[in-house]
Amino acid sequence: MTTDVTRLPTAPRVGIIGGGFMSVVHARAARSAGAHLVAVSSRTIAGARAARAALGAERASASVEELLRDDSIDVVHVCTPNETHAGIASAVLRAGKHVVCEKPLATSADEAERLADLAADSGLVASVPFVYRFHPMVREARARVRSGRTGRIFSISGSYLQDWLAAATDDDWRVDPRHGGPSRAFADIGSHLCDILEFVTGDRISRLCSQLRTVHADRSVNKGVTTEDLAAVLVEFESGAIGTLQVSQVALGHKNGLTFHIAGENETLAFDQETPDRLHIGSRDGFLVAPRSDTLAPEAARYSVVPAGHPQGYQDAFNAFVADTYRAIADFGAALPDGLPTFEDGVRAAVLTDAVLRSASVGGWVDARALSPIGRPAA
Ligand code: SOE
Repeated sequence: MTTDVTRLPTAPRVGIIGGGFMSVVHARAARSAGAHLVAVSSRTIAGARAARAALGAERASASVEELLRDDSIDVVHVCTPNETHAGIASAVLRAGKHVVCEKPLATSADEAERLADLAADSGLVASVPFVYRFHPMVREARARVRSGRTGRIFSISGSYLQDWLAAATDDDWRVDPRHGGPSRAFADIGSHLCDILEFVTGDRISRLCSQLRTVHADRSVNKGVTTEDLAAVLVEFESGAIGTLQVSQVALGHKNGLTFHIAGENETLAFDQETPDRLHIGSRDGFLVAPRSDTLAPEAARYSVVPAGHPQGYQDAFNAFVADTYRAIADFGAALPDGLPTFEDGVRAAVLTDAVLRSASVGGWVDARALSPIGRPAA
């Protein structure tokens, strides 16, 4: 049974700010949901024109301000470097438009909290693309935990391994804390890992102990690098479950290796984002590799948009995230679609990033439930 979650009753009119790789992913997802791509803005008008052509938008905007003056635009996707997210997303909300803001929401937990407060006060839809929640088999794992099939959970662990920054000659704007923020690997991908662990289990990391490493002090552009290439984190959850997290952007051979391993009293659930149509279910008899099938829990089947045996992937998950965001806009005022990641989840990621940085700095365990007073600048 497949249900198409991408077509919506009303076609939202969309603006995109930013012209990089992620803006292409957002544009594909917006179009998949039936949106009209009205305008694209970038740092320069030449960049905006190139993005307009690449994304197939109706027009190029000379600036964020010019795009936001277009009253026909319902929702704006923010796809710019990290340090600009909070300012632009705030301007979008103040212009009375719904917003999809790339993660991280901001480069500090305090700024993320202010932005989430603004979104809450506005009443507008404000979502963050923690898109790995939208793989059907992730929803299946969550349904098994929620139904009690997994039983009491003993350990919750995972990893997120990439290799696109493995060589000293590899470089990116994220390496520079002025553009990416004080944390790089953890803020960029460790945030996805923690989000999926807390989402699937319904549990929360209560405290953590982290170590960070920067393996290349000098890269082709950035010298004296201070942002981390990898993180190793011990975690304890509010339920008492414990686990380990490994996050790295210098792990050769791994391209987008987000995995989780949740060991419960009745079964173990293991998932690898690079083979997202499978869920590994462990028992005394060994591991069963459960394929995406026609017998998934309803909350998982909702995201099966092609029959079993036709692999779904990252863009499908992204399409489902954007479709649920637009559904929240179309059903404005009703309850949000189950599992839609909002700015509150963006704050959670910022709080965890803040805790990871603090723990690495003090060399010990820190509270990870909320922004620590230590983490707040003096009032
Ligand atoms: C780079 O690490 C990146 O594009 C992240 O920024 C995304 O959030 C992740 O989904 C894929 O890798």
